[in-house]
Amino acid sequence: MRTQVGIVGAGPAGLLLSHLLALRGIDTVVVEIRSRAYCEARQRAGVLEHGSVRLLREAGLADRLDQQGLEHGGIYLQFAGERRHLDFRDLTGGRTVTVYAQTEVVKDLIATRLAAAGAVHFEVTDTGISGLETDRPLLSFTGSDGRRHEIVCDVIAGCDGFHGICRPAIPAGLLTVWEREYPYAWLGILADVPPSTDELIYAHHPRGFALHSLRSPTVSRLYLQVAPEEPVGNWPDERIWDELSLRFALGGWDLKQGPVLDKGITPMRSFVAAPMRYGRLFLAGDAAHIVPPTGAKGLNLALADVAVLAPAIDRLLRGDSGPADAYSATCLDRVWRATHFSWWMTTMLHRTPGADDMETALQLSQLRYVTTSRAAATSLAENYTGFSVLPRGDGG
Ligand code: RFL
Ligand code: PHB
Repeated sequence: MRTQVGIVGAGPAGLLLSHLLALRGIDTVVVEIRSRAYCEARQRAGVLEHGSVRLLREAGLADRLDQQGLEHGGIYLQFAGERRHLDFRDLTGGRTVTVYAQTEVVKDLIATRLAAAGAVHFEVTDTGISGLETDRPLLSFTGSDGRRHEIVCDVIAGCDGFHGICRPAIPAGLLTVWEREYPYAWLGILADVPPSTDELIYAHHPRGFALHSLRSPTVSRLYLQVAPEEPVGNWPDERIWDELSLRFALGGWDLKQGPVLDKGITPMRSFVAAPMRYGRLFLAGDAAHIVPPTGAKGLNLALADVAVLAPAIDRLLRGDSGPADAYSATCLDRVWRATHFSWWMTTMLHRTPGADDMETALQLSQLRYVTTSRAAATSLAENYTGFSVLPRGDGG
């Protein structure tokens, strides 16, 4: 069998790449170890940058996003018993973010690929890639029917997330890796209750960080800083609501509670691997970099990578290797900006176990600064809404 681009992973990066390449008449095969239902239900990100929304719109993927996405013009930062609003529209000359769940982005992408008769194989096993140094790399996998497939490709895209097989396929010694693990994790819940706030609340609290996000006018998404490796069983629903109420407490304001629909714990890590390319293998999204979720950047970086990669592959297949050669450096600029921003938001807002009073005093000083200095607030706002301008979805 033969395709032009073999894509490992049907997350946002792999699916959007497949769609952007299809718009350019380039044939792809996507392979995914999980089921379609699992990919569509996996609770993750919720915030799309200004440029990500534009990219999805230009790629013809925004029908539901435009109907159901909730445009947000700011966030609240809560600390020392006060809740302060940052107005992104005012600070950035009109920029906003849109709350639209990753589950919905993935559903839209899968539906679009399947409607166009795109090849997406779910529930594959034993994915393998080889021949990456040649111009005919091989993607192999066992399909859900038990048959082994070998697909000769021009290019392979490693969009298989942090725990995938593509990054490890790059020979040892060729990648430089930067990594930091944080001494805390996030416990996230999805709750069947209308949000208690009009904008996201990021709360600094002596008991640890908390975030109030949302999914729709009737569904809330909330997070609590917890100890890393903490079993989710330690957190019955009542304990979660009690802790959230404590960390968000503010006179005259109440946190509405409701049935918990989903619950999970996420470790926090910063990770960058460079270069994002080896021969005919290109890495995109979480396969190449991870940010802690505090800055809401991971999904946006994944989309931005493939917006650069699709036109670069197009040119490569037509004999011009320039954009493909520049791919890694182009993406890493944005990746490092988001890596710094996510680290900065994370360390400003979380309580480090065993930290001294100095850490808290410095965090509070920084929080007061970003909520009172227009220059500092503008810096946060331009990073949160998306600092670098994305290339156009059509690669034009
Ligand atoms: P994904 O989504 O992990 O998809 C990779 C896919 O590859 C498959 N796979 C394989 N397939 C075939 N063969 C193999 N050997 C394979 N190995 C793996 C996997 O099953 C999977 O389907 O990576 P991608 O596409 O790069 O997308 C990245 C985003 O998912 C991620 O960065 C975001 O979810 C991060 N993130 C957030 N990002 C934001 O931009 N805004 C947010 O508000 C935000 N909040 C979050 C987040 C991530 C979170 N968690 C749970 C990690 C909140 C949370 C709690
Ligand atoms: C979410 O809605 O899941 C979300 C929002 C903002 C973040 C992280 C996650 O910083």
